[in-house]
Amino acid sequence: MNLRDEVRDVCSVGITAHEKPDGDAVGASLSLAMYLEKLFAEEGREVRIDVFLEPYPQNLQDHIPGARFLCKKEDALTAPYDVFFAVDTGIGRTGEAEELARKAKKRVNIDHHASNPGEAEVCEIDKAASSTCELLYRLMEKPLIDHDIAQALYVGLITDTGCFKYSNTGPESLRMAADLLRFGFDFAKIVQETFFERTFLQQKILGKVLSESTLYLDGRLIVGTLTRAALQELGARREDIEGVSSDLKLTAGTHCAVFLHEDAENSWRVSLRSDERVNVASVAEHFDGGGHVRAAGCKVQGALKEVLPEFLRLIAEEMGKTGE
Ligand SMILES: [Mn+2]
Repeated sequence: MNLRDEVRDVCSVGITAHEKPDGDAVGASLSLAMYLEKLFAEEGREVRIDVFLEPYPQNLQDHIPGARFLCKKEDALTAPYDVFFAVDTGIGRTGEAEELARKAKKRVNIDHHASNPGEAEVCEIDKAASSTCELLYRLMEKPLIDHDIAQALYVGLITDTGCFKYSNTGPESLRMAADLLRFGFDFAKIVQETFFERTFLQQKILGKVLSESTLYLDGRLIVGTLTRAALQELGARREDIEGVSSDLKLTAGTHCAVFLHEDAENSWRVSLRSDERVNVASVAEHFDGGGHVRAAGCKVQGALKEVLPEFLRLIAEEMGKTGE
């Protein structure tokens, strides 16, 4: 796909990404908006560019430039957009913006999720790409990239590669990072604040969950819990407990981590993490949840002492399948 060709005759561009946008979704949306603005300026054209994203965390707001393109749905064009880009997701998971995307004269979809149904007229879907930002970088004409575009792309790249530590990190990801760093943004601060930093409350919650966690199945499974009473005592909200399951999974020897937190009396939100040896998606599906092989979630009802044995049984079964 050639980006310049896709926007050749347009007067309006809409851009969106998935619900609950992460660093890759925001980085891809805003870098694309900034890039197209430069491309249109170079061609001497006036084109309206609107980006539609659900609210996203403060640390991403702080470090991803281009927020000037954000548009509320009520301020959108009433006429159909000439072209609508969906990035880091299929059209069907774009939330409020889906209606605008469906109504547009043409849809372009750029994504790296294997589950993308590819329903747009123009699709650039590569599940081998580490991130949508990596895919976008491949499509961008390099002389048009500037400091802010580079920074937005970089945040997306580090988000989806886990700062270059996940197995999706390839030579192309590292070459891209090397090229982007030359623009001189403060990558050390960005990594620290978008990736590693936690609030004091998040630290305390993590400490509490870890210190009260239990090992099962000969140390291959770790389980952490947080009751409603504990959550209230700490004054924690849902975003304060994000990432706890991944931290549980860092425990040496474990193949799987389960984190349960009680969001109403005897109602548990469950977050599962694993290495590739345990398919937690199939565990979550048993409780009408879902996700990926390595990360999944579900909701369950009941007292912990009834709920937990079910998880132990299902996870032991999954481990049995792969001989782990
Ligand atoms: Mn992504």
